[in-house]
Amino acid sequence: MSNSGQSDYLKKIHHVTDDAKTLINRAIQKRLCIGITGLSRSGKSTFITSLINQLKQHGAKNSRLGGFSPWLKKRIIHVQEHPLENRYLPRFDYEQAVDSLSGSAPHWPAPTRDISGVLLEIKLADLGWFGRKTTKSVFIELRDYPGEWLVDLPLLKMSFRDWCVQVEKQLSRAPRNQLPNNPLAALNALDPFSAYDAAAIETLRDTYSDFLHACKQQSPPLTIIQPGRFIEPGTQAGHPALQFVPLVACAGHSEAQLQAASKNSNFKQLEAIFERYKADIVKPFFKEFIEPIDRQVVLVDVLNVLHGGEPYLHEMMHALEAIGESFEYSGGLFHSRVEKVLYAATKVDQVVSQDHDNVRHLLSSIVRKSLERIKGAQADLRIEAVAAVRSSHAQTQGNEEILKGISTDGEAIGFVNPRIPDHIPSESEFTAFIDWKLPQLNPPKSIRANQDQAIPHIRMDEVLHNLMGDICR
Ligand SMILES: Nc1nc2c(ncn2[C@@H]2O[C@H](COP(=O)(O)OP(=O)(O)O)[C@@H](O)[C@H]2O)c(=O)[nH]1
Ligand SMILES: [Mg+2]
Repeated sequence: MSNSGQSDYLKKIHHVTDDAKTLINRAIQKRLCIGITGLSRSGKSTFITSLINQLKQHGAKNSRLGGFSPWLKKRIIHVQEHPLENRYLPRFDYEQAVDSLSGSAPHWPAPTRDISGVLLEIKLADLGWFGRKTTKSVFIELRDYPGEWLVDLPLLKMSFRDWCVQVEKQLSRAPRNQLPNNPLAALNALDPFSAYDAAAIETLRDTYSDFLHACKQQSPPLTIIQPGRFIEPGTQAGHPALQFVPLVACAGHSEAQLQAASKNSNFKQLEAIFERYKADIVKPFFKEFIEPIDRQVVLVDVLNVLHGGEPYLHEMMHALEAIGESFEYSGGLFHSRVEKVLYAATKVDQVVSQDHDNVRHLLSSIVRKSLERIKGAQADLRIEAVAAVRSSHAQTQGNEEILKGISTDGEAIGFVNPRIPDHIPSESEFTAFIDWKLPQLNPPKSIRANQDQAIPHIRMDEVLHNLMGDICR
């Protein structure tokens, strides 16, 4: 839990609040910075929208937060948004997101491509000294950012040659070697020792980055996309430190041979840009954005990856390893102080309720295996399976549970799913999921989330309990 920077924070917030008494009270009040991440399309924007909505609409008739003790005890007085103290952090547009989910033609919030944040005050009824009724406020800053950026963490420990060798391996193996427009041959034609050719490199960079986009656009997407900023540049699109490519031909030369290349060689020039990428883009992100995070949510679209099959699951496990490592990092670059990580499988409304618990156990096995190489891990880990916006409802036919919802074409559909295993499936167990047509649902009609209704959800109350139950006591 963070106290650092609290006095600055208090000074600023002073202007937006009422009186000096509140200010004194704040000094003893609590503050948490919670990061929300996940690979793109894992459900971050929707999740944050629902989380804020569940808190704001705590008093709505359809509010269902039984797992969150302050709600059960009716201690929540109000929930209010405040301006972020960090003016450089764009604000998460809750109103727009909630408007898109509300109404007769609801749609999912527009995808966000950059970091954003929101600062919430939860005002709670409390018992003060001598049992007097008082109030206390808990301040929660939520930070939304692409998980792809965490996947760049391993680059910090790699030399340029190490990275080139790794990309060479990736491109020559399944599933990438079977994808159209694989850039391996084109990249291989670039000689590390020839004179640096800016024009040729620009063309190759486009080829490489188009391929990264294609990997990402597959369903399910490939998750090791390096450098992460090539496809999610945020505000750094066009930055000179993004103008490099992997020199895959380095794999045929030793580090010593490459270091003997002339100053103006492709190798030396690209190596310098790669080092700038690490120093100017990757490191500041970890230092300024990740370091202040106290607790972290990692969203995982487990069902979609199951549908992709074994190579996709393995790839995602590598990404989860890099993500997990980011929260346990302590070294010269930055110190992560994440004390708790909640891994949540998203969109669990796509399978029948009988399978929800298995989705949770499946994610547990995935996380357990992904993190097994991380030594000296400190953070407390939790696993959940949630739906931020429950978009299906169950109907029993005979002794089978069927899910009904609205497809993205606006048609009413009914579906069942293959049984979800509570463990990482074996090769043969995967077959059922590869043939499975995962339903792509629209949000349910007539959620009035922008007025006085809470968004229907699955286990978002458990999420609140895990993330902030203790400091709301
Ligand atoms: N059925 C269902 N689909 C969801 C849910 N949350 C997100 N989705 C789907 O996943 C897509 C990506 O979600 P989004 O929040 O934009 O992901 P982000 O890229 O991680 O911010 C949405 O457009 C929806 O199609 C959910 O709770 N239930
Ligand atoms: Mg988003």
